[in-house]
Order: sequence, then structure tokens, then C-alpha cells
Amino acid sequence: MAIDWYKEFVDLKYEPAKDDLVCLFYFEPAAGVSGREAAGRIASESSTGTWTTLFSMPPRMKALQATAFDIDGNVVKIAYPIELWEEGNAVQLMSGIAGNIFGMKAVRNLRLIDVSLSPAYLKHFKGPHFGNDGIRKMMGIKKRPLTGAVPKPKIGFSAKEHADIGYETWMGGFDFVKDDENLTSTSFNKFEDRVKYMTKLRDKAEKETGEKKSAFLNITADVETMKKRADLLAASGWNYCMIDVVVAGTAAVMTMRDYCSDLGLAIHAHRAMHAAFDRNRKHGISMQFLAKMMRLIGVSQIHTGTAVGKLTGSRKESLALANLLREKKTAAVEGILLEQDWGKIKTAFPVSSGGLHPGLVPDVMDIYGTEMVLLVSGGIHGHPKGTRAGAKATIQAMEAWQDGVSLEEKAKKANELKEALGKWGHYKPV
Ligand code: CAP
Ligand code: MG
Repeated sequence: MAIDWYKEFVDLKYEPAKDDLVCLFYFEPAAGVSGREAAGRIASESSTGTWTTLFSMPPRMKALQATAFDIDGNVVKIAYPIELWEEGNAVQLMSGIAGNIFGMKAVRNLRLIDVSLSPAYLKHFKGPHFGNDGIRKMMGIKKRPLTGAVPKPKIGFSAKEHADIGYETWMGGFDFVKDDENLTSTSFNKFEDRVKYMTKLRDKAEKETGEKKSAFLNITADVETMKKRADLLAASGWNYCMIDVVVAGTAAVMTMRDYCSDLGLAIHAHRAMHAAFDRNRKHGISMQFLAKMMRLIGVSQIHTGTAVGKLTGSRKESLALANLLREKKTAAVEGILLEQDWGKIKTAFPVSSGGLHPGLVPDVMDIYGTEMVLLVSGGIHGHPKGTRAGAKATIQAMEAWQDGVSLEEKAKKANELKEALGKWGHYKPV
């Protein structure tokens, strides 16, 4: 008598139905387990299956079973019937396709690389509130990257000191000031105080520059506290908030997407903790999947790496992430991305940050072009002449790239850039 029924979840002749969701996994079977059997187990345990044959099972349930339909070496594609999934509930989706399967003994390694979401699934989600065009219109920024910086050191400033550095950042020509991922509301820098001082100096900088200025103030906490902080931001005339989306959790982000949308707040998504599950190329969940979930739920932008800065992530990965966020239709990239038609779901911005300075701006813009948010933090506050000069140097570097001239050429007439190159050259931090 057969002990298990995993093989029922493999059909290499199966053609996915138009409403099916399709997942792309990298997998390594455990010793003694065939590729086919391992694929069957992944499909089974992420849909309806269990480890043993059952005394009885209503025949209709067969229609709910996922199917491993394409096995190519260590890569498998699995199709999931739309009826498996609750409408508009991304958390339930993750419990299924990113749940128990990572702990199965039958696989030595397993990585969820991407999921292709059918129109029937997408239609129950709102996506980003503004879309990139909407953000550009709101900020009055055309054809160049949106720019921003985090006050550094990351945490320790009083609310007033924080806002003063923000003012210098804005006066240097940057659009945004961003809180660090670990700054929320501390004894020495209370959220309410920070909002008060930042609001005052935002208005001053806008008056003095004639430019729209904003900030990504970090509201991350329990959901009720996040709602109160979002209320305060909206009441103080801000158009953005920041959430550490991985640590806050998908459910919290779903709630805050609607709450912030009603308040007219865009969401800057920081991905702190992502590398705990996406760095290992053989096991875990890819950043593509995380970024896709966040566009689906509706953040306006999310960090996507630099390739040349201090944090891990390849050029190819950053480009793939940028495309899945800002394209209406994302093309497939072998082993990295499945094709995705986003339908009515608006675009989101990729955010490049982490160890950047003016000398690395061309490298980053070679990857992203101008449709991005460029965050240079240590790379402006570490400038020999300080924050305002560092921001100017970064903008001069962006102009050089857009004008197709080298930084060295530009630096002949741009002192701040010359001084930045004097300190960092094209150094790639590790
Ligand atoms: C960058 C940063 C960001 C990282 C996040 C930091 O500061 O503020 O949190 O960029 O990583 O704390 O390291 P610097 P990622 O510019 O001074 O390095 O963008 O990869 O999610
Ligand atoms: Mg940070």
C-alpha cells in the first residue's frame, strides 16, 4: 500500500490555466530523494497535501492541488489554482508558497525565486496609491532621480539636531530626509518632537529654495501606534511616511497601505532584515519576491541595492528589481524573474542606498538610469565641507552622468564634487 501521494503533484504535460499563479523555485533534493519526488513534495506541502495517503478525501479537492509542471535541473515551476487563495490576502499567499516547505527534510535547499500573479489574482489588490508619475507630480520633479539622505550617525541626535541636519540636506538641493531604520521614537528623539522640528525647517527650506521638500519619517511600531503617527504626519502637511516593512510584517503593511492612502501619504519601504532570508542564493526567499509583494500591497518605493556600495546584491539583481517595480509588464529573466503583467497596479520606485558617495553615482545610474530614488547619506555628511556641500557634490555627479561627461571633467568646474573625489575617488566600500 502506498504510504504517500506526492507523485500526484507532478505532471510535466500540464499547461498552467490563465488564472493559475506560477512559482519559480530553486531546489536541491535531499540524499535518496529524486528531483521529481522533491518537486512533488514542494507542490504538495504548499497546496493541499500531507505526508501520507488518507483514509478518505472528497474528489473535488484534486482540483485544488498544485502541479509541478516544469523541472529543469534544480529549478522547478509550480502552478497553483486560483481557488486556493483568499482574494486580496497576500499574507495567506505567503503562508502557502513561502510557508512550511522551507523546513522539509526532503530538500537540502529550497529558494522561492519569484511568483507570477494572474490577472484574476491581481484584481483584488490596489497596489501603490500614487505610482511613479504621481510621486513626480506631487514633488514637482522631472527626469532626474529623486534624492535623499539619512542623518548620520544613524541614531543619537536630538529631534532638533536631526532637523537641523535635515535642513542642511534640503538646502544642499536634496528632495528628502530619511529616518534610519532603527530610529522611531526614543527618549532623546521623540517622534512627535522630530515631526515638529522637521515641519518647521521643511517650510523654511521650501520658502528659501522654492522647491518642494519632504521626508521619510519612520512610523514603524505596532499598527495602532503607526496609525497615530501617520495621522500626525498628515496633519503636519507631510506626503510620505516610512515603514520597516519586513519587521513590521506583511499584514501590518496591508493595513497601513489603506490607512496611509486615505491620508494621502506615500509609503517608503525600508527592507531591514531582508538579507536574513534572501542572501543565501540556495535557500530562503528572494528579494524579487519581497519587492513584488510590496508593489502588490502598495508601497510607493522600496530599497533594491547598489551593487557597488557596502551591502550585498548584484547588478543583475538590482536591475531585475527595478524592472519588476517600475514596468507595466515585466519581462522574464532566466532564473531570476517570471513574466508579469501588472494590469492596473501602479508603478513603484527602486531605491538605491548603502555606502554611496558622489564618486559612485555614475555606477548606480548606469544600472537604474534616472527612474529611481537615490539615497546618499554617509556620502554627504562625510564630505570634507559638510552636509550641504556633500548634497551639492552628489547633484553635480548626477548632472555629469546625464550630460555624459566624466566626474573628473565635471569636477573642473564643480568644487564640491572635486572635494568629494579628493576624499573618496571612486572607492567601493566593503
Ligand atoms: C544607508 C542606510 C540604509 C541602507 C539599507 C544604512 O546609509 O541608512 O539603511 O542603505 O540597506 O543604515 O546603512 P549609508 P539597503 O548611505 O550611510 O551607507 O538599501 O540595501 O536595504
Ligand atoms: Mg539605514
